[in-house]
Amino acid sequence: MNSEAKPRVYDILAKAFTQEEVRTCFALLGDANMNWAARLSEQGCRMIYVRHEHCALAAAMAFARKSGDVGVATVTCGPGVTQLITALPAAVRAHLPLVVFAGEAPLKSGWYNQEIDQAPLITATGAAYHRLHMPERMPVAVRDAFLQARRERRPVVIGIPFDLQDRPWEGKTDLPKPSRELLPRPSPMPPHPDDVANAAKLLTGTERVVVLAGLGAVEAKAGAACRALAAKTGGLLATTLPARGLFHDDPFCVGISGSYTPEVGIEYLKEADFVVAVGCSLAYHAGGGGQLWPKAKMLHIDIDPVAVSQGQEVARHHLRSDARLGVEALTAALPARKPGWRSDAMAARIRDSKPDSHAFEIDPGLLDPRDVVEALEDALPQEWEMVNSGGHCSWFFAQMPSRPQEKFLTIREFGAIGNGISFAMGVAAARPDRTVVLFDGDGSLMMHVQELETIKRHGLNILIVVMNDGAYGSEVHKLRSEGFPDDGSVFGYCDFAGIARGFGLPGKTFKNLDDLPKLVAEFGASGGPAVWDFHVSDKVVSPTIRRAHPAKKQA
Ligand SMILES: Cc1ncc(C[n+]2csc(CCOP(=O)(O)OP(=O)(O)O)c2C)c(N)n1
Ligand SMILES: [Mg+2]
Repeated sequence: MNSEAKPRVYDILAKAFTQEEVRTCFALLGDANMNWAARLSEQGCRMIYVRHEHCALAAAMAFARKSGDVGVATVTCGPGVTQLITALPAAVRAHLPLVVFAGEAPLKSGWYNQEIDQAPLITATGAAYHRLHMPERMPVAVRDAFLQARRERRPVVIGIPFDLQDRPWEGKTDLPKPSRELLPRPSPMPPHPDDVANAAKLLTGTERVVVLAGLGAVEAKAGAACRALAAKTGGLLATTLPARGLFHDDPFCVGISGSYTPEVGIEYLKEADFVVAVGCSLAYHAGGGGQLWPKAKMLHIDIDPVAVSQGQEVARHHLRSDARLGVEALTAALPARKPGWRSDAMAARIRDSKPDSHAFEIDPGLLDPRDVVEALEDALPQEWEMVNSGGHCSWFFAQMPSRPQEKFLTIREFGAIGNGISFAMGVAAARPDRTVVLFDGDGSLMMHVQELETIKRHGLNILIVVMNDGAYGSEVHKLRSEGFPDDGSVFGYCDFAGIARGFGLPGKTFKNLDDLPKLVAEFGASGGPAVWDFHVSDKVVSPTIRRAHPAKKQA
């Protein structure tokens, strides 16, 4: 900025974001945000210029989850804002703190091509929307948006007409105190002793305990406490899908609980007589819709324990507390007991069983997705960051038991495909020193394949692994099980290696797994990005689909 010139409102707005310590912003420019974005960039913020607004927001979501900070994105008014509507509900439901700088149509004109009432669109998703129409208050309003995003852990979209952004700044030169300085910082909430005593009484006499941990347990650093509780009760450990890997090296962890439970987990969870759910929202899928542990009583340890979640009665017993403090107090209150359910044989079964042992016939020239995942599990370095996208293939990709939670990210709320590439960009931005591996489906990658260009241009160190079944697997298997034609869900094996090369990235097609270890080592040495396309059979059906959609007997 020319220091002689009088600052404009966008200058001050950029400073307000810088003062909030925004160092990364995912952006797609237009008339209503470009001057502000240019100033933010000048002030040292790393701008990642994506090719679709949805991807700016989705990348900011993964950035927020990985960094533990507020994710920031910016879009222009009108069509820039309407592109956000698929990502926002997921961000709301995943409790991600985000601030979106959105332009608004100019106020001075009687008509503007891109004008649309943005507030109801945004608030319909559950995100907050603030119109900033008073220039002198804007720095405070920006600060308050960050405060709200942090406190409520949800996206806040601020809409600023671009003619107001362009005005000379007439307000104070001092910026308000940043949100970090104002944020209440309560200590972790201890449990009430009566609740601990009740919970301990409930656990007395139980024989088959499962300690199930979610992201709340991860955040509260309750992993060791959960292991100790499981050990003292002679019970097993499990996690939700997002928290997978929290107990990756514990011999009594049966893996993910929910739709992605491996074979051995299904068998043991069915026998549970008591589930201690720690720091999880008890989402519908985490308990397999109530099918996974039919005999178990449920104790929910959480700062906000629930009885009913996502339409189901989930827990009769509650301990309101920080996850770690609650589990520690409960463990301390329990008398010592016999090993319970645990045995060496059980540990050996957990260690040696395949996630899914069902036999399928694989056509020549195609791979079994389960073999692909097993080979990747063996070959990929432990320190690489993993991103699991969605679709049918994500069942297989979730079965990598050696990978720890802190190297894993999935955001599945709202169930949209097409987010993997953006989430990988967000992780790469939050962990610039790491290699990121994205596990995606062909349909999902195709939905925002344009971001290969962003990845190339920004030199993001991402290895994209495509489980290419030439189809929308989820739909194919359901249609076939119902006896419907599978048209509309089978597309054939498009050439992702060729597509990658078109964007200037190296691409490779895998029809066998022989060279995988060598190629992983070469990739590790040279760095990313790259696209690896694994051609897999569309005949391998995940256990979840097999259970929910058993093949109908054809007449
Ligand atoms: C935005 C959006 N559109 C459509 C769907 C429905 N849907 C769920 S899974 C899926 C197929 C995904 O295909 P792919 O990424 O190839 O993974 P696969 O299921 O084949 O493993 C579709 C279309 C969705 N979940 N989200
Ligand atoms: Mg597919």
